[in-house]
Amino acid sequence: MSYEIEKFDPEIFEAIEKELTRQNDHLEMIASENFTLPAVMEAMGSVLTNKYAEGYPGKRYYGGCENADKVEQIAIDRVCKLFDCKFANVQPHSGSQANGAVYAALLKPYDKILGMDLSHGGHLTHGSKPSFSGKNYQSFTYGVELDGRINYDKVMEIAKTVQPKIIVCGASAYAREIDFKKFREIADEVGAILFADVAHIAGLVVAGEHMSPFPYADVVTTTTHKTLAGPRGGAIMTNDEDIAKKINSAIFPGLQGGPLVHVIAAKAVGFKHNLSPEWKEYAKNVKANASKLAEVLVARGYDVVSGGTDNHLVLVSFLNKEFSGKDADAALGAAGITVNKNTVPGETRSPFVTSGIRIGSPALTSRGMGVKEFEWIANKIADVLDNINDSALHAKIKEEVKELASNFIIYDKPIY
Ligand code: DSN
Repeated sequence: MSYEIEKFDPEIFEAIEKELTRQNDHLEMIASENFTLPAVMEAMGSVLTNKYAEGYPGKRYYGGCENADKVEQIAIDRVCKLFDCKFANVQPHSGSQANGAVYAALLKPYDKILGMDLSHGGHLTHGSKPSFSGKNYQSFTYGVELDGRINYDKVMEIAKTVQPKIIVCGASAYAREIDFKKFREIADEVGAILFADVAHIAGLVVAGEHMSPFPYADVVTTTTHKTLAGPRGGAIMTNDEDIAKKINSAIFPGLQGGPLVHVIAAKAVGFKHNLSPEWKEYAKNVKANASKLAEVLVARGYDVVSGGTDNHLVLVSFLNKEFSGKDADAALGAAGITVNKNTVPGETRSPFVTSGIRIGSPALTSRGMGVKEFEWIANKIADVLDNINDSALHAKIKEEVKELASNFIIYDKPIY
């Protein structure tokens, strides 16, 4: 098969081909990554990329939007069905844009945000100081205890002191179920809006494998590419018509211009995948695989934060080790296993070094790997960590990893 891009731009084509090889040969265990369907990629590469469609279905600022209208309405209807909610905006270009729109819609500059501390597993856009969310608003944080869990009584105390306008719940590195009902009680106690960012757990939520943020949250955001395994992008959902109107204005014309109609089409295809009967099976497997990973790492003597996992990720702490998260990330990378360094509760090292790693199961589960493979992988991870400076062993494991990966090839060509 030959591609236009191969002739027109061989430099870029070569990088794309090499990325295909990397994705096939390595074990992708970054908790926020996944492998999307070829059908999703086909929608992203379609002629819809040529269309301007500012506005919303039936209310556009440009002509010729009849197909864009159809695509966007299908995406909206499907995501509302998935989350069992009334209103959705599928235009956010990313999760950060979605979160920015929530604040722009519901807050005034310098209003108070209460979100989870970045170093405890929160996200930059939950009020972190280097992010717009920590610059344009007064931001305050809650965190986890040394056992790696949120203490909801403490969050209540902080909320009573801070009196935030909005409480953000949801995390990027938290292995335990988030209790949205408890967050609702806290929000009600202080008269705050409850905003749930379910980007990491959305694929589990829509399968009934994690508590839903509805009916508790006033507004919910997600990305579409993490556990949902769709195209890279964001979405915002609510049951409140007034909030929905404000969100729509905040996205366009507030923050964004023309929607990415090709990506919205790809989101619709992804949502169809999430609505299929096999999705529930996938979500169950994601959890079972992450649990096996945690179980083996604990048995091999590693300090798994909170002792295990309720979702798709495992956080491992090296606070009691000589080596750092950065060292572990590099050693595992040399063995063909891709993870990311991550801060852990009680962190003593800098965010660039860290004392932990975050390991996720969604991508390899999409490749068809099950608990048998995860048990093998977890043992290889422990072998690497037990021998952090043994580069010959890392190279040997890399070959074994390649062998395993070759039995679970997900894409047979670089472009769909
Ligand atoms: N970068 C994502 C993650 O890795 O969790 C969050 O946006």
